[in-house]
Amino acid sequence: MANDLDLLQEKWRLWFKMLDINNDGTLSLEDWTQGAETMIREHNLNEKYAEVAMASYHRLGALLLGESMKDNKAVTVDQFVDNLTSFYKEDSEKAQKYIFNVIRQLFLVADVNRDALISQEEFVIMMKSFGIKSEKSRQFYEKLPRFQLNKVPMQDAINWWVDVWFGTDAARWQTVKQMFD
Ligand SMILES: [Ca+2]
Ligand SMILES: [Ca+2]
Repeated sequence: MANDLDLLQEKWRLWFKMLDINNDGTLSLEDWTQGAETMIREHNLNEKYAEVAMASYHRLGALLLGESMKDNKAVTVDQFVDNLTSFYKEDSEKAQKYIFNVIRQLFLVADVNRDALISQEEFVIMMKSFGIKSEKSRQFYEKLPRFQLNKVPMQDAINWWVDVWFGTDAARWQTVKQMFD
């Protein structure tokens, strides 16, 4: 149990790094705005879709940070990991559900054409908005399980990612970690 929690905390620290889009050491509204701006630019979204993208990123922030986001408070890595740890200790199912909802929102962010599938291009652009190099995420996408015609069915992808951030599949974790190197 203690070891599990050590691994989870290691994961959550890396997750924080990914979510801290502007690399200022805290999570705040500015991160989601910057992420949305990258997506709008890379997909060349028109005004209507740009608004949807901005709202999606802000919704992601609200899910992640809850009350702190409402008060526009910046959250540090220790606060982020402490929050997840106390969720986890209180009720691990609840914590898992929280992570599921956050990841589902990430996929809503990524699925720009709203066909409930994440194409490689959509995946690569979403990861780029989180500072991951296109080459790395393209390679990584090809390792994702069960893709059909260059697309990943969304529900499978969400469950796969929930395990990345909340599960204990060591091989999967190693693959994901490589993407951040
Ligand atoms: Ca930040
Ligand atoms: Ca799509």
